[in-house]
Amino acid sequence: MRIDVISIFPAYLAPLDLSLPGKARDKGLLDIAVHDLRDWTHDRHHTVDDTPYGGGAGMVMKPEPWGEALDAVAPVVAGGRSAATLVVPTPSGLPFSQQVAADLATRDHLVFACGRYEGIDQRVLDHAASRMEVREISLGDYVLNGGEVAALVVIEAVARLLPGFMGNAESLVEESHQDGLLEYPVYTKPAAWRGLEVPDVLLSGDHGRIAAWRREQALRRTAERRPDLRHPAELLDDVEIRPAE
Ligand code: 6GU
Repeated sequence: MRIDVISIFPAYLAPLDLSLPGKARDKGLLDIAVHDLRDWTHDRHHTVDDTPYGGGAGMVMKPEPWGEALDAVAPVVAGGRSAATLVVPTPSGLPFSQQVAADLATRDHLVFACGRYEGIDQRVLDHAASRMEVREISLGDYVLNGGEVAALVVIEAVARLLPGFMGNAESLVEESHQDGLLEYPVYTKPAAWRGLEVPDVLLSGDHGRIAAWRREQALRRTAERRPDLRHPAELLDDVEIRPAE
């Protein structure tokens, strides 16, 4: 997969060199480049924003630098289309989820347009949508100062799903959200620590009982913490909702 990130604060994307996307890069699964939007300005002050038509607070990102940046980074090929998927992190986007991450992980080329200020002139997105897939994505119901941190989140969630990234495919299947449930609690040695014991069943060696216990814990957590996820009432059939002992 190829990823291009366009931002007026490229230094914000430095973590892409370390951590998990760095590992995907080292394995040759991922090729990431970060670009400074101001490289596509032509005035002395490298202006990227201006006041909003119609008035109101804040500044809007000007369309011209974005247009040139996208022409360069997501060029139109045969049939007048670009092969890229444009991802625009914005609090007014569609909710990001494990399912969206898995979908993005199937693409060959992602371009992230990180906006600042009150957002990017809408015509940039409308024009891009006439030549490539455009996904406006929100991390949740809160406001970040710009799309950079959100882009890091999306890139990390996508990179670890790239075929060949995870050593152990089971750890992908067993984790939170993959099956629509939160993950069960986990324990390691020692069996007793500061007067707290690991649940007996996990020391029993009975794989059937362990699987049943984990499933119940996952259902209980999901029902208590995330009643909005996957019809928990239906899944809970015979699991009583009361605090775990
Ligand atoms: Cl994706 N971007 C920004 N700027 N703020 C957000 C967000 C994204 N998701 C939640 N808040």
